[in-house]
Amino acid sequence: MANPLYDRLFGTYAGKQTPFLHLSDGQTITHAQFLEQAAQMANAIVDLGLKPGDRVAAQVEKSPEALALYAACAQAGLIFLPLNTAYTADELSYFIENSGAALVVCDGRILDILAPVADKLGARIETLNADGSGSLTDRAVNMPATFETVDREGGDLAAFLYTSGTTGRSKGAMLTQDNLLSNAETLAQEWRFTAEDVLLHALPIFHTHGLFVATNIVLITGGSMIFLPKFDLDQIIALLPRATAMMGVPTFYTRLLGDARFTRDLAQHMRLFVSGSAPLLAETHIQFEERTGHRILERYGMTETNMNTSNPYDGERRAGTVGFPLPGVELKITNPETGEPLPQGEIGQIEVRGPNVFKGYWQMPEKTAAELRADGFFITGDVGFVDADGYVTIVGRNKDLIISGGYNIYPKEIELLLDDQPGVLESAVIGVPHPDFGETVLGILVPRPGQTPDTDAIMQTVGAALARFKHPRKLLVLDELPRNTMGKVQKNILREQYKDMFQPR
Ligand code: MLC
Ligand code: AMP
Repeated sequence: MANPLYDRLFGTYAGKQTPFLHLSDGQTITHAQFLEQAAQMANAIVDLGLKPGDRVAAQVEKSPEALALYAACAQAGLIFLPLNTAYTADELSYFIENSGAALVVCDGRILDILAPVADKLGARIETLNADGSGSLTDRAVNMPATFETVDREGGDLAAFLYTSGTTGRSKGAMLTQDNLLSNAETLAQEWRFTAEDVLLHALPIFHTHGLFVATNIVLITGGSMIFLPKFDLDQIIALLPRATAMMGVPTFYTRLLGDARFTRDLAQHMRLFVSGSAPLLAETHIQFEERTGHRILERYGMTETNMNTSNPYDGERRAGTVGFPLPGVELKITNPETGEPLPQGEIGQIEVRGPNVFKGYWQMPEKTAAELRADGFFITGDVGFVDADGYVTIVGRNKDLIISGGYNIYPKEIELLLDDQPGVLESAVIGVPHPDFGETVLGILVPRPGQTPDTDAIMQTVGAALARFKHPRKLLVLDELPRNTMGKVQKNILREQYKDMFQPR
């Protein structure tokens, strides 16, 4: 027996004194040190009474210890559930309850708020702070630095990632060991990663991009990462000379291009720049090549499927496209009404099937059935076409979704809250272009007859309930919303009307 995820990503490097994490304070953590810490954490968690298959919900800042928690979960056969650090207590309560987490790991700053929630739900709670201290670390330091890896099979669950939905309720995407491993292997090969690579890692580690793409690729190839707490332009520019590759959302690249210190010389030695999670404007791709001589490699994926397509490493990286389906991934364009495949070149919904595709949404069989067909094809909600050369282009989405700086925001969740506010008859939340975040959130309110909603008070309520990145950048009050003859709100008209609201003049 074995544990494929742990063995391949981590176990191979046990005892190796090779560098794994380069930190901003100049310290380097080796594979051996990292794995010893992970083993201590696994011992500490098992000592708390957790059993294989239990969920560990973690809302913690990015740190080597936070990453060790991921490794510890893999080694102990636990399901890792990383959560965005921006989530509010309301949002967290839902995730903890819905997942049935047996252990909640949070920053000490919010222990007082979350402890009653965990208590009510019968979950253990431990702290892990941004500097690596906390009750979990305290328990771990006294534990043995080896841990007998728990047997798992490829089809066993390894992680839950919550993703919002068009109904406003978040769904836990269940990812298996094989989902994660197959993608890590494919991407490492396709993008030619080796143990010599040094990845500049400035993404959060609670999402697919930062954890399952960037980190897993480095893990599986035995390379190292410059592990930064967040994207900080000065740090990126200072550390780029020590890296061989970087991965980011388009905002990373537009911010770099907006800085005169980001020159051809600075990027000369780099092997690869990868972009994803949101559309990279063709003009950014072109500007980047003009500035640095590098063509950004754009790829396309999502929480439920990991990565689906990628531009080629060696062939032409075509601006405005997301490249070809990855080896092992089948992609088809279908008619949204009938589900029938469309002729090559026609625009339709994108469906994918492969070892990367998740197992379904946790305890939501109807939602799973609505998106994951019995034959294994997942209906992505993205709309696109495949050109004569096989390149996939995404032209839009048939899910009502806003992507701001790489974070997904489902308008329904915000609308439900706005509709409940005093003086509000109804609301519409739309995404409009934003020079830094790609898209940003605009909220439109329709007052109840004779009433005037207090937009400041409403923003305060939104602030307490929803993560910062979901807050409308502005709230407008309109007499009515445009509707079609069926009575459906025509968000496309609103998007067109307000498309220049945040554009530089
Ligand atoms: C931060 N803020 C955001 C935001 N990020 N608001 C909207 N959208 C975002 N993405 C808030 C901050 O809280 C702050 O609030 C204000 O906006 C300005 O912050 P900032 O300092 O400019 O932001 P910064 O911290 O620099 O973060 C921006 C960012 C970050 C783009 C670097 O959001 C980021 O790292 N995004 C990556 C997201 C990601 O990894 N997505 C992958 C999902 S996986 P205040 O209070 O100061 O006003 C996926 C699948 C796939 O999609 O294919 O990969
Ligand atoms: P998430 O649910 O956070 O995993 O986000 C997945 C969604 O991000 C996809 O369904 C796409 O809509 C979008 N996305 C990811 N990569 C790209 C890309 N390269 N171009 C356009 N959209 C993308």
